[in-house]
Amino acid sequence: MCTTCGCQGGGRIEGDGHQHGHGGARLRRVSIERGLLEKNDAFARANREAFARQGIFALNLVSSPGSGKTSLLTATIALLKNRVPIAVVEGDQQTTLDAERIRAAGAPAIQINTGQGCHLDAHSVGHAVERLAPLPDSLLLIENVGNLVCPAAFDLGEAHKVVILSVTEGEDKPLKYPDMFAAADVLLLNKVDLLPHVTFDVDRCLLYARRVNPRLHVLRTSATTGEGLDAWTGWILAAARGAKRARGSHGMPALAPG
Ligand SMILES: Nc1nc2c(ncn2[C@@H]2O[C@H](COP(=O)(O)OP(=O)(O)O)[C@@H](O)[C@H]2O)c(=O)[nH]1
Ligand SMILES: [Mg+2]
Repeated sequence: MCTTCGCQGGGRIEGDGHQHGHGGARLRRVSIERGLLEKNDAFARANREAFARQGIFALNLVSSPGSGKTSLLTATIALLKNRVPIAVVEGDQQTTLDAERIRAAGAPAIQINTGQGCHLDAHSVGHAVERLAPLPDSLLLIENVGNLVCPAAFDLGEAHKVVILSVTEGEDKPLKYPDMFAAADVLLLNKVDLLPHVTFDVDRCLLYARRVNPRLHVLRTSATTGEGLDAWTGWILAAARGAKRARGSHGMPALAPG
């Protein structure tokens, strides 16, 4: 059970037509969840204000376990670290393995272990960022816990959620986990180098994804071969500049030419 969002249990059974998880217990769970989300939203607002004050552009990477978040992050750091300061918050239930991979790639990282929790929340991310102390005008990359459900509901104060789906997971995931694809602004369709070896209908996947979220910006990537990573890093830099312009200042001062 997730002890941080109470997402366990209940549901609608096919052919049954009504929601299970009855009466008082369900109502109590709904009100606990609402309280948690309201609290989280307040911390997320504070994070967003702090990021804006410091010119930090934050992205929240969400996906199921193993779709390639850490691999994409290490590849992104390799491509951008000489152009913009980067700091990383790593979320996992256990271990500091991913933070170690990020530090080896050349960016400061801090790991949050959520224990039984199935997502990062804005309060712990705020504390982690205080400890990380990213430079002004930097890029903050947050790798959420591998889970296509709960992280959709928890705003961390990021500028954008980026959902990663790998071609080994099946093209039906946008329909099965619509909240996540609706909450994201960008979809990285990762592991495209494996397309010749798996049964995965890219067009159908994108049709499903756009049915859930017509605004979704889609990039096809391979962290292994590097395909699509220039487009991905180009999107990051353009979006960071756009966010800065929207805040009323121009350009990314810390950005070296490249
Ligand atoms: N073939 C292929 N493998 C990948 C790619 N990206 C990640 N992987 C592999 O997928 C596995 C999980 O990757 P990881 O980055 O740890 O995923 P995370 O759990 O989402 O952070 C590792 O064995 C990676 O080497 C890719 O684009 N292509
Ligand atoms: Mg990872």
